[in-house]
Amino acid sequence: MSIESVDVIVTSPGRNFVTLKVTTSDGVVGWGDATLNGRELSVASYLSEHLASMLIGRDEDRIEDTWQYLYRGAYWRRGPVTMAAIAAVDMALWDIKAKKAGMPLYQLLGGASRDGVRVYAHASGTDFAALSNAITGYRELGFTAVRVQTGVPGLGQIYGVSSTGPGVRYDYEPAKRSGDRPSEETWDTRQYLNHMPGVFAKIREEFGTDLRILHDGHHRMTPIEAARFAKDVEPYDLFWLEDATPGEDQTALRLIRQHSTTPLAIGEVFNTVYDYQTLITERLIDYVRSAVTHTGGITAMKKLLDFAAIYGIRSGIHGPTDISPVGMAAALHLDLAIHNFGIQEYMPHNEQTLEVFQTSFTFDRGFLHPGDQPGLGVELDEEAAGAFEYTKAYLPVNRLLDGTVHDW
Ligand code: CS2
Ligand code: MG
Repeated sequence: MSIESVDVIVTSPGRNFVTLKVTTSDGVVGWGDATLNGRELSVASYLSEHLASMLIGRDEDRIEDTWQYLYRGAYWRRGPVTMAAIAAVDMALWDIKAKKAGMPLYQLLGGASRDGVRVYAHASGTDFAALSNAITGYRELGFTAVRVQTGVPGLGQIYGVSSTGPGVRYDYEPAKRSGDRPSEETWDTRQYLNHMPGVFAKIREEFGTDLRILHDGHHRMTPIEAARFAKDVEPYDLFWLEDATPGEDQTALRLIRQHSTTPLAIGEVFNTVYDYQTLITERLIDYVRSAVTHTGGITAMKKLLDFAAIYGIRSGIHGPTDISPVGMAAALHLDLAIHNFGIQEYMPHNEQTLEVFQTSFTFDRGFLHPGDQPGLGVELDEEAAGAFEYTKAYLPVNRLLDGTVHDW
């Protein structure tokens, strides 16, 4: 048997997704997520113009060899576009292999190491009342962990807080359909640093100590600002402080570690294990944040998480709405099987998305399970997908109050 056809499907049910469809000579179909928020067509083109022809005729069972063929065979290595394209091929081949074996993918990864996958929701609000309302709503749904993001007095629209207002299930979509250039937001770290510790204190006062609280710094602090923040929030026992500083400066986390025991998570913008090498070998992080979709797929992600396990570091796989249900399912199969599982991000997709992607993962009182369908357990309805035309969207650009471009 061999790969007979490779198709790239771009669809936009409320937000843009790129999906790869691989079909074998026996008619078995595998799906892969290739979505890179704000740069979707770059990956679609990399797949359709450069990789598709390389795959036709290859033995679909040779997943490791195909991964190496696409990674080393490109000569130009790493980067978000290349690794998202390779990830989509890899996911599709694992989907096919598990379908041919008649079992859910997690069984091929060593079987279940737990009964369910603890997930965290995104709770946010422009002020504390709205934030409290969102946390209450998620707790009523059974979530035991929430990521907390909130407005900062004096600042306008900022990362992680929906402009459509709070709600337990609202579609916070960071990429804006803003025509031919990104929208812009403003930021001031000093106001943020002065505001946030009091927010966590009020959350602990209102919701007690059991609730797992996560927070995303979203790349915006300098090393010393992040060290101050991590130290200031230590009394509130965060599950993790994410992206405290821009991740590419790996040694910056040495300074945070000197000042605080607040657990650190980083890596959603990384795309290979090499981005983590210092962070993992020096134990500068506690959780690996990559998405399967952005890090070369299941083959690469399993190796990365096994490497991290040696150093006592756990998974915290990225799972926003700009990871498609296919990418989410791939994460859940890994989450269920690996030993060093930490937590899984879960932003429920909107109804339109779920018209296009038929999923079989289930949510029950704060935990997800990938389901026991053969393969990844997600199928794409191509007719439904065709009804949602691609519309260019950009992630915002962030500026400091004086106009300096800053990390968004
Ligand atoms: C965020 C992401 O979920 C998170 O931790 O950092 O939602 C991120 O903003 C988006 O993936 C960007 O497309
Ligand atoms: Mg993040």
